[in-house]
Amino acid sequence: MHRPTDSDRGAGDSPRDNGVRLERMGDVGLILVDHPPVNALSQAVRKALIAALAGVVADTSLHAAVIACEGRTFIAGADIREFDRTPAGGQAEVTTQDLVRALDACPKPVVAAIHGTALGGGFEVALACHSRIIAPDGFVGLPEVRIGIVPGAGGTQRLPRLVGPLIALEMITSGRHVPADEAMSLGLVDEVATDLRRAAADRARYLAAAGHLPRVADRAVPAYDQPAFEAAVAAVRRRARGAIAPVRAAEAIEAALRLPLAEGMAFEATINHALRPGPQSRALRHLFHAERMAARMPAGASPWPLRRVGVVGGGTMGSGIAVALADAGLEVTLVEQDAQAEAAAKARVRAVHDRQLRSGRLAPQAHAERVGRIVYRHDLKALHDADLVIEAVIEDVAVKQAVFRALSGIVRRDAVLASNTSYLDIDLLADEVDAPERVIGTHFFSPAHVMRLLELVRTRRVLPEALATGLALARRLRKVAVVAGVCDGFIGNRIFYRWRMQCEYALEDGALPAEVDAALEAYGFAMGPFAVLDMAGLDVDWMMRKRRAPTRDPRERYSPVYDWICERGRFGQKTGVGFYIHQDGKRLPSPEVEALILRAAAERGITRRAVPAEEIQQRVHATMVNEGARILTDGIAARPSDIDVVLVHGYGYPAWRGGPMHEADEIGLDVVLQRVETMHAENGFGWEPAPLLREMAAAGRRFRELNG
Ligand code: 3H9
Repeated sequence: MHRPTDSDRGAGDSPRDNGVRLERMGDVGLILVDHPPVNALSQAVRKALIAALAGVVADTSLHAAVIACEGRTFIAGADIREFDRTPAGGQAEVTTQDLVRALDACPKPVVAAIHGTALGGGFEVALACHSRIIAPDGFVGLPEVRIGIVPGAGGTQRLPRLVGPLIALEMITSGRHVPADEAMSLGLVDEVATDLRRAAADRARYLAAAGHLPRVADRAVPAYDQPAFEAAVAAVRRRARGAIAPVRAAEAIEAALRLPLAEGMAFEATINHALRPGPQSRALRHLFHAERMAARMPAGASPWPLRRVGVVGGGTMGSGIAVALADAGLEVTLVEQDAQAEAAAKARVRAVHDRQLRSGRLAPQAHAERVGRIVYRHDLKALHDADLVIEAVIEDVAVKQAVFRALSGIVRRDAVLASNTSYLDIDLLADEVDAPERVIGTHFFSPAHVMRLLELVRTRRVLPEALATGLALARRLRKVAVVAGVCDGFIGNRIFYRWRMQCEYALEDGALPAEVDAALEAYGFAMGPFAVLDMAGLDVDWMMRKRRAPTRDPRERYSPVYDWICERGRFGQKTGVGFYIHQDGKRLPSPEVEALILRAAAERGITRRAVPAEEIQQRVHATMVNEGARILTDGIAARPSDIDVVLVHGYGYPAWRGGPMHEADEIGLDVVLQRVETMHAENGFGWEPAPLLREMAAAGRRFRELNG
């Protein structure tokens, strides 16, 4: 990230004024935003920026200006904290639109000097400048859809004029952050420079001398492929799955193709104002804060340094974890039990890296670096100098215990030992080692190099520093971390198991797998649970079910369909059959599975009936909330919003709903409680309302009060 150098500093630093100050670099005014942590455009900053601009215009000794930022980043957007406070477009308000209009009207050239991330309103300010220069490690983007709104200060109107509507559509509807080199090749910026402020001042001077005021606003939309654009808009609508913002952003971009800038901006602002107070923006902003809260370090604890990481086991999970670690720049030693398994693990990892290269996502140089960061061994002694070891062998407690025992004698006492498990009791593994206080759980989701969630499991005796090291690892891997306590399934799988039971009940009650999946896909899930299970393979959960069988309470309703399917060797996609028949990439209904469902219903004396999609959706949601409430009482999750983060990033719960606990708050806990009571009446033992849900509903409270 760019750090200001001495040459960046102008003479006569003036005191900070509302987060903005005007300095001089000779005949160029340096407008500096200094509003930690991310230089967000608060009302005060917007006002001060307009005033600084007016100062440059009024000062005849200044011929041009540079807008730059102090601290870690360029302006990262509008100040999200003001969304619920300031009435959008209120009378006394100075808006970001006013700011970009002031830039449009500025008679002297203004150059944006971008370091860190120029996002949302920050990038819109840069787009209204006469030129943009970026540091080599900078990013630009319009991520507003990720918080449920569309850009509101001309982003949807200027970007199509600058780079054409197809690139604008992709950037705005995905909200992705575009790195400097790509921004340069797309034409989003004019130069990449290391000595950022000096380069920006030079350009500003050049434009002033040439009497040149190039404005994106004056450009016509470049020629583009109309059918390709229409197809891309149709794809945005298809993929939205209930999310409004990307669809409305596409409408605003379409408007840019037919309206003059001022009218297009007015149209865009109307959409922005309509979405900002809406439920989807509230939900997505809730998640934004929830993710940051979940990833906070334990008070007073600092992470230990991380450079060399060992992975034990190179199966699907282990190899995915190794890829994730190497891609984040860590040195990895992957250990398998013998030379043959070692070669197989290497082939698995190489296949992922080679796919990244072939798809063009990875340049040959970066590919070589990533491949070179992993060494393969078949002796645990190779891990003697690791800072962290992640065990990822099969889900069998005895096997894992043996690995931990062996590691205990090899790995440094101050290295963190982590187990990657979906369900097992990690305290039992900690019992096997010297210094059990450095043992944590790292529950990665498959594929580990793709899925964003990392559940970090807090063992009974763990040191805050060991947990902090896990959180630092998650950050390094750009994953969303949530800390969970030890229990069967932690936060995610414990809840998943419960709501899947409701889906299995729905089969016996009258639905078919495709109907349950369709109901949940209509709710906004990318895939329904039976399709997911078939994709992931039914055998892993079958092991868990068999493990739990002896302790299952016979009073609890249990559907045997899953077990019957597995007993027939149908493990999902990998065997061609599971809940579905998989043929030529398609999922087809299976008459054999339907027969098993009918048999299960008949054996239990259930008269099958049509189960409406809404009933399935409500049962699933209410189950998540009820189990979530139990998890809170048990201290497995620290706060309700952690549960939301887990369900959204690990299980495909629609982000625009904010997660089940947030949604329960929106619906009202009394309504959710009523649904749980209905489920209890229908299913009996094991489905009682959680005491916490009962108490909070009775007191008219909301889960968000517990987020803190
Ligand atoms: C917008 O611009 C609308 C426009 O079209 C104009 C309409 C008229 N506001 O993520 P971090 C806080 S919409 C207020 O941990 P990082 C954040 O909560 C906006 N606060 O750091 C945290 O506080 P805390 C479009 C913000 O280095 C602290 O800063 N822009 C904002 O990992 C550090 O954040 C976006 O959506 C904000 N805009 O990542 C950008 N942003 O410590 C959203 C952050 O108390 N922001 N904070 O929890 C990001 O993507 C990341 O924060 C960023 C830094 C990449 C900038």
